[in-house]
Amino acid sequence: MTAPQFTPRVFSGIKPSGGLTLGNYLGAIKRWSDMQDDGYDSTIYCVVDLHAITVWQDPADLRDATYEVAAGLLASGIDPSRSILFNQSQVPEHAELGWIFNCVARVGWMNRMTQFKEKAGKNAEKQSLGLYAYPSLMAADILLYHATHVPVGEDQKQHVELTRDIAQKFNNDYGVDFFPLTEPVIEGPAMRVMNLRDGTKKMSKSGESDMERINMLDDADTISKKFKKARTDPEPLPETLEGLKDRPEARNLVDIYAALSDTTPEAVITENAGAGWGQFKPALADLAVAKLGPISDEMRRLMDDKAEIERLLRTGSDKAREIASPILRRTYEIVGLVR
Ligand code: AQP
Repeated sequence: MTAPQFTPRVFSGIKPSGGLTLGNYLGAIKRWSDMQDDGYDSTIYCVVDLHAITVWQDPADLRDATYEVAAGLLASGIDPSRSILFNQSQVPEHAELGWIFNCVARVGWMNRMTQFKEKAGKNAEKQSLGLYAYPSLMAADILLYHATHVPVGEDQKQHVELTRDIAQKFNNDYGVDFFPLTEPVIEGPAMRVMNLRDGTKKMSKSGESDMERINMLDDADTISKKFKKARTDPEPLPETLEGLKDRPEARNLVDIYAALSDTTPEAVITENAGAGWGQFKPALADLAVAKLGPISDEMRRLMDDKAEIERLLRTGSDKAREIASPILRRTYEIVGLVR
């Protein structure tokens, strides 16, 4: 458990490595907004641009994606007067603490990270060193604020566990109780939204085909078309959730429906038992359009005023540095770096 001296504080981040997906929204952003009302001392949300460049990003696309992701967070209810919202590269303390943690984390720990293996595939030798070291920078993102809670999708659980290992090793090595043991917050029916064309792979911004994901900026027709063409099996929806056990695509659509309507997969099954896809898919598409439509309209409006997004990110960065600077300074003292 996290030691009691740490103030309950939330941190989470998202990469501007493409447009936002329904997976990002349900697995992370929707809950980030809700957590503003949950009594935490602060909620800190970061557009992690330094993580995005661990794989090649065209500079113009990276800039556009940074505005889009920031607009997506604002449009989803992240309120800059209640949360700290900024982009990572404007707070250099992230990279500085990341280096210290590169010297704490062990190569063996990095070798066990499944996300690197999935992303690198058979080409590990050709990947950037940054992609390999990414989890250590992620630990720095979190621990730079002494964050105690990190809301993430299921895919990031292993990285938050590594963050705890790094905090523990740092505290043990230096004989301090300086970094908290952060808890991942992974709750809700859609913590791993799957690819619409293959229910065994997760939905990703950077997946090969646009048909495999719902983008936050997709219009109503596109959303309907994508759900209509989503891969399923010929069976109707079963009477109980158990009946979806070996039907990953069907389970995914039920989970998405549950998350969008703030209910449980069990309730969705009870209501739709026996329904065929010709009935369920249009209902799901209508629900998604009703929930995402107002957010994407607001995103477009915000993205028209880039200067305002820049101003908000700069103000957020200043606030973030007020917390981060003293924690980094103390880290340097503990490590024995002369200032
Ligand atoms: N499919 C998903 N289901 C549930 N949660 C998801 N998240 C991402 N995909 C899903 C959550 O969104 C937050 C931000 O993720 P990220 O953008 O920093 O990195 P990622 O997990 O690598 O996301 P992508 O979309 O797959 O990006 P690319 O394709 O660029 O690597 C995290 O909390 C994540 O769990």
